[in-house]
Amino acid sequence: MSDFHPLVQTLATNIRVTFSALPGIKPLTGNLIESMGTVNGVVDDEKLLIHNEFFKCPGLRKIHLETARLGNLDILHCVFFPDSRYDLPIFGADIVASPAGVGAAIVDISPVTGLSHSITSKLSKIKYTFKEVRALPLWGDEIFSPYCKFVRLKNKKEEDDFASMVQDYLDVFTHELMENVEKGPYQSHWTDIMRRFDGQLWYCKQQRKNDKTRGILAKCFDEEWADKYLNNVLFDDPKTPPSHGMS
Ligand code: BLA
Repeated sequence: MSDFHPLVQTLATNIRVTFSALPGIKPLTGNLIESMGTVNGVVDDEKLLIHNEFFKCPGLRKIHLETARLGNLDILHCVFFPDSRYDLPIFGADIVASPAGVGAAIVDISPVTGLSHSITSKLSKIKYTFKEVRALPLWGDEIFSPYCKFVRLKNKKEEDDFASMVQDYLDVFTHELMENVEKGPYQSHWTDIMRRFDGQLWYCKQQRKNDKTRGILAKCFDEEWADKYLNNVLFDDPKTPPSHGMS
């Protein structure tokens, strides 16, 4: 199989370098997750491959990086889901590239209850311009932050800029993560933890409404598999946070 689109490769490498450096990072285990490490299909000459990596670390319940080739699309999907005991948002990125170019490139630090001042002040200083800004679908409008970037990339310069911007967002996110992890998991009142937990349920529920993701998965596999994959692998609901030791 030929290599993934260069932007998918660059971002996958950068994201791996970033999460590898997180303190206490370890593989996320579980039957489903292990069985979903690599999904290989043999539909017309190796054009169906999904490669998944799952980790967790203090502060994050699930770090998911997926690189996939589905037909003529190269896809990168990445989400860092927080442990609701910490006051942290969600990092997410999605790239959809075809031989014609990168048709969709999305990155965001999405709130589960709101974004801290330290995050918004840093994100508001990150400035890149892209020629074609795309409109978010309604389900997305309801979960993404005002700093969400959704664009089509027109040339190599825009691809490089997008890769730099994803790194900037990741740096903002990991900085916030480190600060919260240093303070420890028991900083919040139980009701705040539950509000953040609900915020994450809402994020996952909205993301599962993405019919473009469902459509391409259903085309390559089938409807039932697509639903299972969206509900259990990409955007599974978080487990109720442990109440032990909380005020
Ligand atoms: C769009 N996602 C898409 C599209 C496809 C996929 C084919 C349409 C591209 C286009 O309109 O040009 C496909 N994305 C996938 C598949 C996977 C995937 C198959 O991740 C995984 C197997 N989606 C996410 C995350 C975000 C996200 C984490 O998974 C954002 C943080 C956003 N993808 C997202 C949005 C769109 C999209 C907002 C546009 C949807 C629309 O225009 O209706």
